[in-house]
Amino acid sequence: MREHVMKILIVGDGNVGKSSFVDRYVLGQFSGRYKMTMGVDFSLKILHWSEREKVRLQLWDIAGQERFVSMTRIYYRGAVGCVMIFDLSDSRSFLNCRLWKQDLDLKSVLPNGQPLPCILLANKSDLSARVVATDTIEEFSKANGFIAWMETSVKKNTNIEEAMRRLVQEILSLQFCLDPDLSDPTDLLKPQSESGQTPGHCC
Ligand SMILES: Nc1nc2c(ncn2[C@@H]2O[C@H](COP(=O)(O)OP(=O)(O)OP(=O)(O)O)[C@@H](O)[C@H]2O)c(=O)[nH]1
Ligand SMILES: [Mg+2]
Repeated sequence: MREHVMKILIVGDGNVGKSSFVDRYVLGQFSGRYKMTMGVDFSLKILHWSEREKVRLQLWDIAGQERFVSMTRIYYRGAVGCVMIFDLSDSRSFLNCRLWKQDLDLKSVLPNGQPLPCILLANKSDLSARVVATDTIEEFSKANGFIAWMETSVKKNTNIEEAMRRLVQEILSLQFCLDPDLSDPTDLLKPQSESGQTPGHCC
C-alpha cells in the first residue's frame, strides 16, 4: 500500500463556509452555526484512493481574517494544494479571491517552482440570493490559473467529495511529474531548503 501525505490549504474570506466545508468532508456534519476561526484549525482525513493507494490529507483551515495578518507565509509552507472558497451570495468574497490567489502564488510554490494547484469553490449554491454570474466565475478561474471551479453547497452536501477528488487527482499527477521515483512523498511537506529543488521530469 502506497501512502501519500498532502498538506492542503483551505482559504477564502470569513463566513464563506471553509470550516463548514472541512466539517462536512471530514466528519460528515453540517451545524449551520458560525463560529469564526481564529488563526488556523487542523483536520486529518484519510482517503482510500485506490486499492493500492492511500492519501493522508492534512487540511489547514485558515481563518478569513488572516489575509490581513502577515502570518499566511508560515501557514502556506509545505502545502501541495489549495481549496479557495467564496460565497455565491457575497460578491466581495468573490472579488477577494483575486487577492487570496495573489497571496498564495507569492508565498507558496511546489518544489519544482510551479504554483500550487488550487481549486475554486463557489459555495452556498443552495441559496437563491446569488450575486456572482457563472460566466464571470469561469473567466476569472481561467485567467487566474485555477485547475477548475465548481459550485458547492456544504449545507446540501453538493460537490464536496467531488471537489476534493479533483484536487487530489491533480496533485497526484503533479507529484508524478515532479519525481516519478519519489519514494517518500512527505519530502514535499518539508521546507524547500530541506527537500531541495527537484527538477521536473515531464510535462
Ligand atoms: N446556506 C448555506 N450556508 C452555509 C454553507 N456553508 C456554510 N454555511 C454557513 O455560513 C456560515 C459561515 O460558515 P463557516 O464555515 O464558519 O465560515 P468560515 O469560512 O470558516 O469563516 P471564518 O472562520 O471566519 O474564516 C455558517 O453559518 C455556516 O453554517 C452552505 O453551503 N449553504
Ligand atoms: Mg472558519
